[in-house]
Amino acid sequence: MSIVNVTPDSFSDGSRLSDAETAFRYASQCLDEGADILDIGGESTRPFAEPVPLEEEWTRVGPVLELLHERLPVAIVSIDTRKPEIARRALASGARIVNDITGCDPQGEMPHVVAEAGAGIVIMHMQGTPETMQVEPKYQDVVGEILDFLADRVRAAMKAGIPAERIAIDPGIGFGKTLEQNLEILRSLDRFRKLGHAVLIGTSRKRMIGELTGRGVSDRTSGSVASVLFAASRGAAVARVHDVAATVDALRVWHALEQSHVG
Ligand code: HH2
Repeated sequence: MSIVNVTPDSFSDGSRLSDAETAFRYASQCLDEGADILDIGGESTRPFAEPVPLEEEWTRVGPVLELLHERLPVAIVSIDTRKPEIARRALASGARIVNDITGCDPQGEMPHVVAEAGAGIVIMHMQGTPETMQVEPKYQDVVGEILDFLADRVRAAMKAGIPAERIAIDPGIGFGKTLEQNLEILRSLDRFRKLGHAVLIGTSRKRMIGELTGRGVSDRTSGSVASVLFAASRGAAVARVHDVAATVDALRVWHALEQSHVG
């Protein structure tokens, strides 16, 4: 899953694309490099980011979705949004998946919007909100609590009419988690996989990679790729990444070796 940020303030330079044509060109390049899904986002969710008003978010993502639908209708597009109305409009404009960092809250409209459109959903865990989440994340049992949260939200999504095979789960790396907690989650991915849904992982260029390597945001490709290979080896099905070519190459080599090992 390739990150296509149409935001003026996302944390990672490479995918900070504000103009629809530029975003479209970047998205088609990602497909050429081997991405299977384009994740279009119009609101940065980096720690301490300010929320974006609905119409402003739509002004950012709407034109990109239209260009993709017009020129690359076979591309699988997901919309990275926490707003049901943005999801509704995006699904009507050709997106097929909603990537909801607020976990498809059953108190809100999101489960119904996704169910009615027959779309897929990524249910992510976050402690707090992007404005507050990194202040002092606290858990008794980080993996157990996230598993319980995801299992509850999956149940609610299915009750709203989203079929099991259209639901992916994501522990939300960096969303209200310390470095140690992120590492514990990644080491426990097999427990997430046992919930029976595709597991998505977003480590790309995040602070945890910076903390482990001492590198700045634009220099975290190798560290990010290493984390994707580890996650894939523990059963993650989807990786949300900035560096598509490097990740796809690494996954192809890893996959060939895995197969020869099994065979
Ligand atoms: N991380 C970010 C945004 N959306 N969605 C999922 N499912 N999982 C993630 O880990 C995830 C996500 C981080 O967002 P942002 O700060 O906007 O930066 P970028 O989009 O450049 O990664």
